Amino acid sequence: MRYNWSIDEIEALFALPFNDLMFRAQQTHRAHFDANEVQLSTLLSIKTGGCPEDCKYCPQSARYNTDVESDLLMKKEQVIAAAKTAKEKGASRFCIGAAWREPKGRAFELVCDMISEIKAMDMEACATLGMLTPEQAARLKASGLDYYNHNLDSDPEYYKEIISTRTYDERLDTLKHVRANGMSICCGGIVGMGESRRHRAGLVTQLARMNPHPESVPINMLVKVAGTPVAEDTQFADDLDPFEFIRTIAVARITMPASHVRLSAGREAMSEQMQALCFLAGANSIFYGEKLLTTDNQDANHDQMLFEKLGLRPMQNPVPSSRRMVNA
Ligand code: SAM
Ligand code: DTB
Ligand code: SF4
Repeated sequence: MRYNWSIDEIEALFALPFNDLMFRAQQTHRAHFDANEVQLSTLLSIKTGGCPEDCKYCPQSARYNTDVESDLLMKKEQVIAAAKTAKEKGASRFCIGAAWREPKGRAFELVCDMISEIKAMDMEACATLGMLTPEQAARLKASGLDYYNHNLDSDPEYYKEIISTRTYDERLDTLKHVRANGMSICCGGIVGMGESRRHRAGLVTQLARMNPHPESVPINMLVKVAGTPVAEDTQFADDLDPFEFIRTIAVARITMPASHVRLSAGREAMSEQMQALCFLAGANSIFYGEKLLTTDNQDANHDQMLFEKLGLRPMQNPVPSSRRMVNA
């Protein structure tokens, strides 16, 4: 496995003729995975809106006037009922998200309880709760958490255009605590925020230089939500060419061969043909279920029909690459 990618090398991958890029991505994908299996994660927002952070893409920031209503922390029973439904529909992982800068006090303890119950249902558990201290990471691990999602969102340079209330280094620190406590990392970013190809290559470089690579790499296509700066300011107005999104998936696949690359937010607006190209480019994970956190996702029936057309199968409880045998 390579961890010493340079940004120039990664930008050169982006610039390959499309067919060559797709061929390399398929070769890499097939060397590490069954190319017809896709991992299914279902998301639930357990604490929505009212977030103090200023992430310019986020409908849940209290700083922007969006249609998202703030909610208190959801009751455990509701969360477990949603996890049960997700499992019945075929999801192997349940991911709970909270619009927090960081978890605190009793709410954190309640979330740990939820995680233990999700684990008791024989599902993989993932959480995204903001920044963590080393102690909180240890507590999550002890509750049975398998994955922690914390995205870099963009490359370090463009990041400053998007978020001012939390530094890039603070994000890296949280990821360090997750790793040090033996959990798998889910870490990716958002494209389509007006960044350049160099910035996209910079984001993939940051991810591909992590050793070990994040086991799960969500590539989100920006969902432009009315009221957020990325939807309102002309600086962010340019929509990303769909081929550039597919290229980003392929470059992530080539540089992080054994990671699950997730075709994440933005899928609702993608045609079946575009999603098929993303799978061909090496995406082997999706968010599955009608909602992401606050915005709509493709509905499950639609996904099942697409899987049938493409001969894809849901992956059952994949073993994270960190726990796979070396050279296996
Ligand atoms: N508050 C926690 C945090 O920021 O770490 C957890 C929840 S936050 C909503 C999780 C991730 O969702 C963000 O890091 C971002 O990558 C993604 N996200 C949020 N809004 C999005 C949007 N409009 N389009 C695409 N991805 C988005
Ligand atoms: C990730 O990378 N994408 C998910 C998940 N991790 C938590 C969230 C997408 C959110 C899209 C906007 C919304 O629904 O609020
Ligand atoms: Fe808050 Fe997370 Fe949204 Fe940023 S991305 S505003 S931290 S919920």
